[in-house]
Amino acid sequence: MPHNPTSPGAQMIQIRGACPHDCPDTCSLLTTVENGVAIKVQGNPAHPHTAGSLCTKVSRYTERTYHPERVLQPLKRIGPKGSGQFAPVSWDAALADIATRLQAIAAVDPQAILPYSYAGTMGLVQGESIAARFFNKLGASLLERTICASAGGEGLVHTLGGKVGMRVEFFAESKLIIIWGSNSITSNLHFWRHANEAKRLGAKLICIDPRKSETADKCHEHIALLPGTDGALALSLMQQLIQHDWLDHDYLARYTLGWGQLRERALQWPPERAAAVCGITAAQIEALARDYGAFANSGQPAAIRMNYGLQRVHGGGNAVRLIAMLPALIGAWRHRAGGVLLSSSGAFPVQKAALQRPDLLAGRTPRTINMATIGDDLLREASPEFGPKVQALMVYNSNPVAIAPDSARVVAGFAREDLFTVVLEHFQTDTADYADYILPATTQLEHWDVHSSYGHTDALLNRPAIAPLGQAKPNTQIFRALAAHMGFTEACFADTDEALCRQAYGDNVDFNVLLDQGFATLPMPDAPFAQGNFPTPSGRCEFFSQRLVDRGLDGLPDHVPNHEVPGSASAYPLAMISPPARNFLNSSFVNVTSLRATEGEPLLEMHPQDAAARQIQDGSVVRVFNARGTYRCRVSLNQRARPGVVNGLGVWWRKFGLDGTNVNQLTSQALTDLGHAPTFYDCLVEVQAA
Ligand SMILES: Nc1nc2c(c(=O)[nH]1)N[C@H]1C(S)=C(S)[C@@H](COP(=O)(O)OP(=O)(O)OC[C@H]3O[C@@H](n4cnc5c(=O)[nH]c(N)nc54)[C@H](O)[C@@H]3O)O[C@H]1N2
Ligand SMILES: Nc1nc2c(c(=O)[nH]1)N[C@H]1C(S)=C(S)[C@@H](COP(=O)(O)OP(=O)(O)OC[C@H]3O[C@@H](n4cnc5c(=O)[nH]c(N)nc54)[C@H](O)[C@@H]3O)O[C@H]1N2
Ligand SMILES: [Mo]
Repeated sequence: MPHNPTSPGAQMIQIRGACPHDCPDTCSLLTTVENGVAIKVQGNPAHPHTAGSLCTKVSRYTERTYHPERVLQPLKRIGPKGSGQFAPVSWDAALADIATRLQAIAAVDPQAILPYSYAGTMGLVQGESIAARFFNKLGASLLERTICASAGGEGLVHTLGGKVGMRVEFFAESKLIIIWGSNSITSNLHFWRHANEAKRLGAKLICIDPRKSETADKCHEHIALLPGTDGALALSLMQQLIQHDWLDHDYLARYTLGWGQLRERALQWPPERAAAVCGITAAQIEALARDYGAFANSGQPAAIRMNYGLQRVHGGGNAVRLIAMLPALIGAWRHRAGGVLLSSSGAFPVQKAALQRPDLLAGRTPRTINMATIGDDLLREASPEFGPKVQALMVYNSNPVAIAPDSARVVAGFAREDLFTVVLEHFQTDTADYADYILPATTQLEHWDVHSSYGHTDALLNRPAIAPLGQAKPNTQIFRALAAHMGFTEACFADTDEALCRQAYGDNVDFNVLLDQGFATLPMPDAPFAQGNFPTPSGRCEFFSQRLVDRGLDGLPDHVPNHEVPGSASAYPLAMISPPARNFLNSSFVNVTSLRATEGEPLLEMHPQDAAARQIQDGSVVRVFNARGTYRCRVSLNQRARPGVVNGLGVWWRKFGLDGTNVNQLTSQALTDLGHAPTFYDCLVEVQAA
């Protein structure tokens, strides 16, 4: 293939790709290949958002790809369920047996088959293309993909009208940046570059996070509120903006809906009330309002970078709604460096139906299972409400045994002897341990794909840099081959990966631009909501949402307290959050030796005051527990934890934990107010010296 405009030597080539990982940055990659071997993965300097730099994890991509423990041939279980004992088997034998098993189940009710996938790769092709076609044709249960972002996503959709917001590059021109529920240095490094530039130009940076994160360290101020209290803080900010008349009345009148009603609700939240809920001082709220409100009068741009950390609690959807409303109160949207950004993914014109072919359902409407409650749902018996018991599970692009909440239930489900489980993976993860078959999948260096992003607005193309290792195949090819074994004859099962790459955006993005430079910038206005034009039904920023009322919900946002309110249960007096460790990406990279060496071992951060009350020594092993389970790990006493809140950094593979468990042994399957999402950071525990 003539991929290679920059070849310095005969056998040395550079291939343009895209980082597949679940991260807002979606970097453009340059892979150096020597004699068919990838020797280096770098950030593409020609891509403005990547600017030639990668995070530590992905710059180690070759270590992951050539890892000695890569699964490179199909494996069949030979020991008891969950024992992790497998023997090699041929592709043909594996696929024939899987097809026979699935056909037998489908003959009774195909809804007893469940796909389980998330964003192990964010690729539109290796994600839900042939796989979705396969399950649609089969009539399998549908999966509601809620594990990460659906509470915040729904919050945005019901306020701004979509997953849209400021363009990330303009944060560099902001004069005030509130980093709200985001550890940007860990999980959104290429945004942090812009925030840092703004800081250099004199901007003030404020971080709102229960944890004193690496990002909080670098901001001018840090507000360490209790988890799940952001809605109360936002309402009180509004109360202050109203009381001091730091409002853009013209913007409110022209471009918002429901201001009168929101105003009444916000006035119920004087700083003293919110301070008691948030576990901070009224003075902190007043100061924050002064900073934010001052911009209304001075015309200086104020920006908010929200991220998904704040919506993993009961009231996550409402909290995101409230925060997304703030820019409209002060008219911050008038400036291209003002407004809010949580996700940009709604800007991408993805041809989802062309990729996924819902027409293959042929009029059937299979039941939907929420991936966040997989623990309960695998253990549910058949019933008229639920439908058939889940009898087969096909897992790809995900590691549910490690990442889904309430692991004891998840593990009990996966351990069912009568459940037939197929896992498409790079590695023998905690989930693969419970498989009947493990099928070896290619990595991003070995396959084609096309990407969107949730942190910028460039589409990207990923070309394969090397041939598939061993017998590994792309997800698409595995589902194509399985479709053939099942006797599915529709022509769409024969589409090649390159054809799928073209279908992903159809005519909406010039594929030649993707082929030529590896990325294509979407046409976007600089300041999308300077004159309203919100993609809501009313065209306004919807403080009041008729669509929520139509669903039987409150049309106005409110503070929705946690399921497990800090201080409400004497047996479990501490709140636990479990944000990611910097050198892992969810549970990916935990098995990369150099990165695991940097992280050391699973840790619980605890404030020295909470430790002293429990006679816990720094560096000792502790028992963290609640009614759902117990997890042992080492404790680190430091100021990253605020009093009353412990931070169990995630997401470790269970098998690397002291007792073969991880932090999700403690988290619950309760869902959020909007979006049916999990509530990982809404979790009470107690900690004891072990
Ligand atoms: N290095 C690295 N990067 C990643 C990931 C990773 O695992 N590692 N994961 C990727 C994925 S899948 C996602 S979704 C994003 C996640 O990245 P973010 O959206 O930034 O979300 P989190 O890392 O979950 O949490 C961010 C911060 O929110 C704080 N937080 C927790 N609870 C609350 C709360 O109630 N209120 C407020 N205000 N803050 C709270 C946490 O302490 C944390 O510092 O990052 C992506 N990038
Ligand atoms: N306690 C706690 N739990 C959490 C979180 C938290 O902050 N705290 N974060 C939550 C969030 S935000 C998210 S998004 C989820 C993430 O959960 P998951 O989406 O399951 O993400 P990963 O844990 O990274 O696992 C992805 C798996 O996909 C595999 N994979 C990658 N590429 C491919 C491919 O091309 N083909 C195949 N077949 N496999 C591939 C990888 O090897 C990896 O094992 O976890 C959630 N769980
Ligand atoms: Mo996520």
